[in-house]
Amino acid sequence: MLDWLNTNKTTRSSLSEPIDRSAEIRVIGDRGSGKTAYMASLAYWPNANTSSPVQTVTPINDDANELVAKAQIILEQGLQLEPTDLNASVDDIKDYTLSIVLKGQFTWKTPKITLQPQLVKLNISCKDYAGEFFSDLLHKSGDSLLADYLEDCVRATGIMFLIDGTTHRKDSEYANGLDKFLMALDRTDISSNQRRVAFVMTKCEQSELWVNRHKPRELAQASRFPQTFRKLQGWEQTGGGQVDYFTTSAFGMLGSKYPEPNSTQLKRDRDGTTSVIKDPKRWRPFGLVAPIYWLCTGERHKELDKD
Ligand SMILES: Nc1nc2c(ncn2[C@@H]2O[C@H](COP(=O)(O)OP(=O)(O)OP(=O)(O)O)[C@@H](O)[C@H]2O)c(=O)[nH]1
Ligand SMILES: [Mg+2]
Repeated sequence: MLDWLNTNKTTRSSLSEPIDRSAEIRVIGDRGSGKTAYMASLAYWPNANTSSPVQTVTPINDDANELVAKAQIILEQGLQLEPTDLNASVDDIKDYTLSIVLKGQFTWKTPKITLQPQLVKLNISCKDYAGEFFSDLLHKSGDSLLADYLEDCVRATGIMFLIDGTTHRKDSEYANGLDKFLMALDRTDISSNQRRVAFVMTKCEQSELWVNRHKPRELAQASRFPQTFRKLQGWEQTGGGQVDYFTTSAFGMLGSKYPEPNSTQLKRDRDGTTSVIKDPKRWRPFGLVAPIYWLCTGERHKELDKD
């Protein structure tokens, strides 16, 4: 039986078409929350783990290829990324198109029950905003560029809200910024059951976050961002859309028995943590694809959550 399964695996997977899921995503978050590092690490996908559910991450457009180069030239040399500039117009914002293929999972297909390793392909187009956009949300109103930015976000089906996990002192500011943002989302005609907001805490290789990385909802609700959590829950309960919670690190850990953060801290204050990668040769991010899978499908992927 096992032999039969193994020999049929390849033929069946090559016969069956991958399931295609797509999403148009906007990545928002405060200055320095790790948006560009997140995107660059995802596009580059360094030191892939053979046991990861992710088979490949492929940059599709020129912007995504430039991002891979940035990961190589800057992050992999142990250097710091420059802050992203606020663009003169929405059309100038980098739009990264990536294709992520997940390895086949065995699924039962009825009425004919067959075991089929089905590949899943996630096609995403993801815009990386400058964090200035988020602070403008808090402090400006009636600005036409901000209005254009908001309108562009509103067109997306998935919003990835990145928050530096070490900035819990800014919880109330985030909650206020979200207020305006969620109100803008509510004004649109995209049906609310299609709209998803992923709340993603970054820099979770930091030890106080790392220990709770498998309980992202509790981490946000109970210890880190209770006001922001309540705002998002309120929005979900009044039918705004779906919200879920994730932890990630663009840099990852070193070692497995006694893991330590693969980051060297340059600065840490109320505004968060700035760091560089400690050992670029062993650079392996975690938790990058789980929120994207959820944004594309509305379901959590158990294996990606463990990643
Ligand atoms: N420790 C740690 N630091 C990170 C991680 N991701 C990003 N950083 C650091 O956080 C700082 C800001 O990262 P960026 O990716 O430039 O942040 P951003 O959200 O794009 O910032 P803006 O473009 O200014 O809006 C840099 O010092 C990064 O090295 C991470 O996973 N762990
Ligand atoms: Mg940036």
